[in-house]
Amino acid sequence: MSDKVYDVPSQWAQKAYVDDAHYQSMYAASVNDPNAFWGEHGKRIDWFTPYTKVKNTSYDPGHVSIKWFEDGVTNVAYNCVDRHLETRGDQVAIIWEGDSPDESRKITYRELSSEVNKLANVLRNRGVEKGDRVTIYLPMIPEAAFAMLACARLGAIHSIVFGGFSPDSLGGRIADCGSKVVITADEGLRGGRKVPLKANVDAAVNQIEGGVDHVIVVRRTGGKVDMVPGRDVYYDEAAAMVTDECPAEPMNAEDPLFILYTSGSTGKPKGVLHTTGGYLVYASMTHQYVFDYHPGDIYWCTADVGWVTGHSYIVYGPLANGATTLMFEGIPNYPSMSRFWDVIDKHQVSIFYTAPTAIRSLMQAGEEPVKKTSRASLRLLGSVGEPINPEAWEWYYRVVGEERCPIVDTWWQTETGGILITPLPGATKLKPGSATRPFFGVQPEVVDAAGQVLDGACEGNLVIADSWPGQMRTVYGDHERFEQTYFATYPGKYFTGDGCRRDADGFYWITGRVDDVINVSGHRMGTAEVESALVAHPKVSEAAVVGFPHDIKGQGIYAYVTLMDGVEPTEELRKELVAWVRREIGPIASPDLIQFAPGLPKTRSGKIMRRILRKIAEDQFESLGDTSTLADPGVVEDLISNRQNKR
Ligand code: 6R9
Repeated sequence: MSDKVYDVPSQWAQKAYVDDAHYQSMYAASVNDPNAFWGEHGKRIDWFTPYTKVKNTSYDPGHVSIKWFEDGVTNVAYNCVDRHLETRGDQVAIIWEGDSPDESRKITYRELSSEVNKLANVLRNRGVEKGDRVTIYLPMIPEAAFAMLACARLGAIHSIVFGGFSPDSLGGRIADCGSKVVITADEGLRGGRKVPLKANVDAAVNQIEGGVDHVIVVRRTGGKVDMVPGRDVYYDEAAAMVTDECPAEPMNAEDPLFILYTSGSTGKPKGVLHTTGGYLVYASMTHQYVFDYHPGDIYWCTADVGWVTGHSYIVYGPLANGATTLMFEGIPNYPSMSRFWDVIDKHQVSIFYTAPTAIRSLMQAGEEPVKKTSRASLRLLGSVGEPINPEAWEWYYRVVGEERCPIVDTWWQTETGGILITPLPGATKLKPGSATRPFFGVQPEVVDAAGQVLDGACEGNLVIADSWPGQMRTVYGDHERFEQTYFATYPGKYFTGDGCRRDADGFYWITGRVDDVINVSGHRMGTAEVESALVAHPKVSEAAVVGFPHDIKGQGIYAYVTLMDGVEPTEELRKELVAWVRREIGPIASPDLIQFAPGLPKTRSGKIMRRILRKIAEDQFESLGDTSTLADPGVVEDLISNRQNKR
């Protein structure tokens, strides 16, 4: 923790949408009378039929129900595209920067409209209707945004699966939501390497009973792929057969917009469901205020659309605001460690939003690759995905932003739809490592293990006391799981799964997950998922997975593996298991360290004591706590002496 404080520069207080006094009064209004506050701010989007009701939400155990603007009718694609055509049709909506610095493209709002409508017509011709699910498995190319908006236009529910997930993970997600249509590309391109997206789709679909009806393939690399006659079609060929006019389906505010699968502490990933009106109001409002977005800004969020950050802050929030949003296909260190900063200069980016893991990895290359670029266009920096350590914060502030750009450290989750705790650059003093204060309408509380609400400066678990418009509405197909996961631990409150500290100024410091979720390079992984992949290997009898502190990734994946009787623990097998997990879940789930353990620490009832495994992986051998309740206390010695070293 750092005790440094950076005051709001006076030009920021004067020029930004809100200064501190304004924040205080708006915040008070938002929590004192949410109906009046959101009733007003809901008008920031266009409605075909205006709402007359604003908030109708209940966190009551057994009756959790969340509705915002429930009788309003609108369409997300209309708001992100059509409504801008009259005033900014020729303004650039999307700047696409390819994996290679030689490739980029600018798409105006008028072109965006034509592209979205064509894609919508291609889907419509294949029978896609309001309420149908469409799975999108695309690289970071403009078609990913066109596909999202095309679904929204038709009222179809998109489910994007990150390109780094394996065929198995993809197949599970297609089957869970019952998609009959998949949109993919021949291959993806990242850091000069090809990703076999279409081949992965084929493998995924093969394991689904009944398969899917249509696979639409965008040509990205031109690589050769198998096309199944009658099922598969190249997008350019299908698009050549349709017009670029397609009406926007009238959608109720509570009609679903998308499903996004995310990892939890138990079982398979959950399909987080977001709906139309409240989500768009919240994504667009946070985008405007948190980034102090003004017309003319060039805004770049480096996330992938496979994650929620890409949904809310590359596509929906910025486009609803008529912004120019940059979409980047590549990675931070290709072709050089200066790539981010080169792109900022090339496109004159003024607002830049990235993840701590990227900052830490670029920090390792020193200041030179940053300093040789100008970055004069930058005025605001943002961070998301995991707690940012003060060293990385200071480097981002001093070297990248040259002490001129405030940093907004934005805390939120797939489930929250948009940013909940964050500085507002004209209003909030900055403390490196703190996400600072709640956004309008957000009521954070810190509770102890018993659910007692703590006052003043304190540390405990983070809950949110009442609903905000961007909140998820349910787990797709499993409302019971939604209630159990988020509302059962502290009845009547939304439990975030994060721990936090609140300081004497009322600022929040997120300390990380308190459940069995680990955060690897800002990607959420359930330890249970990695464990079940490991035990699926024929040579593995048991596995326990925990996180450990990792200099670049934040957390790394540490797996304790017990082998079947008679199986030799070899280096080869270690590699084989890493490759196995990559194949089962995807490269993002690769274990960093595997320790072969003849026995795991278990209670007499057979429960694995993860607390102990976590401490060993963190090198905290002195603070293992009480081990006397273990069935075989002797295993701990063995685990400590065979602790795998960090790379
Ligand atoms: C947006 C996103 C959510 C989890 C969340 C928390 C961690 C995200 C953070 C942060 C500290 C921040 N997290 N932002 N922790 N400071 N600014 O990342 O969504 O992928 O669902 O992850 O990420 O632990 O609970 P998601």
